[in-house]
Amino acid sequence: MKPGIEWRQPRAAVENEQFADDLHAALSRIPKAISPKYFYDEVGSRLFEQICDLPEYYPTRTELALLQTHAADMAAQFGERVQLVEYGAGALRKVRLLLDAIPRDNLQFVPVDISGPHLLSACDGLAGDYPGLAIHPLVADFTRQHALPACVEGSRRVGFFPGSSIGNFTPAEADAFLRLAAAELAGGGLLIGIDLVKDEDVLHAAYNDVEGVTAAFNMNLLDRARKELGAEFPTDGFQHLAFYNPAYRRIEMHLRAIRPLELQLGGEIYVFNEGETLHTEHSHKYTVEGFQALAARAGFKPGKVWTDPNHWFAVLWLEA
Ligand code: AVI
Repeated sequence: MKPGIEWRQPRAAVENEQFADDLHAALSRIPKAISPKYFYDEVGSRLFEQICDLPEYYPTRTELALLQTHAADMAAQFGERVQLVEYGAGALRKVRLLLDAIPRDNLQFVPVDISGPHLLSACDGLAGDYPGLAIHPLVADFTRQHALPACVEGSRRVGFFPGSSIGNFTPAEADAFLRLAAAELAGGGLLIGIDLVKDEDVLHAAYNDVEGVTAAFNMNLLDRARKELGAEFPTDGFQHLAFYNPAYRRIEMHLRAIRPLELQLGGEIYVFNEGETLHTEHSHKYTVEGFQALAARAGFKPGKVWTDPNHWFAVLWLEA
């Protein structure tokens, strides 16, 4: 690890046990459903990066274009001195556009991510490209209480949550996260990317790419269960399923049993009927006004909005 990067350990990291407990709970409920956070081991994080470059997956390139065009205007909302906290930091690709728009001396960067190895290698790359930048990676589940480093005197704390990742939360989880963020960002604000409601065909294509990368990303959850927890099930028994559910304005991803089958996990047997699914992810699509109302209920004051000509994606500034 490069000098200048301060390494902060997760507080409670018995990750396998948590995965096993959550998978047992997921397979016991009706309908079966698990948190999408289990997509993101090293393999899953790499597959997600490939998804971001797919021609069908418009959110990444649309948001990047918004950041490229408006970074200076976005950074102008932050104030002079900033502690920039990136929630779910991943590859640290988008934040570079913001970092370029803020004088380095006035900046402390705190990327927060649950995947330690991935975060640290991304920070190494960033430190090489941004010498002198104060980087304080924090390996943590940012949806739970976590301890951020103290802000430098006179700084505002600004959150950055790009990628429309908030769409993967249930409305209750989104509300809880926004409340937590509004509290820890008080006096600063949050810059957040959201995916907008749009034509269903565009959405369907984005989650059913022809190369099958999204399918591999979804199936990786089962690979993890086999490798990390010793789960046993027929490898050819499940298929990727993704569709738009207009009632909830969300894409749903599932792993569907193509025939009746059993999944064994830690001495328990879970039965899948033909066509039964394990719901692995929802990806909510918002309107700008709907999201601003959600944020206002959580304690934010809606500010500037940047969107693309198709109105497929938006980046919102929210004062905390
Ligand atoms: C991370 N998140 C915003 C992605 C999404 O679009 O909901 C995850 C994803 N799932 C399938 N493709 C991409």
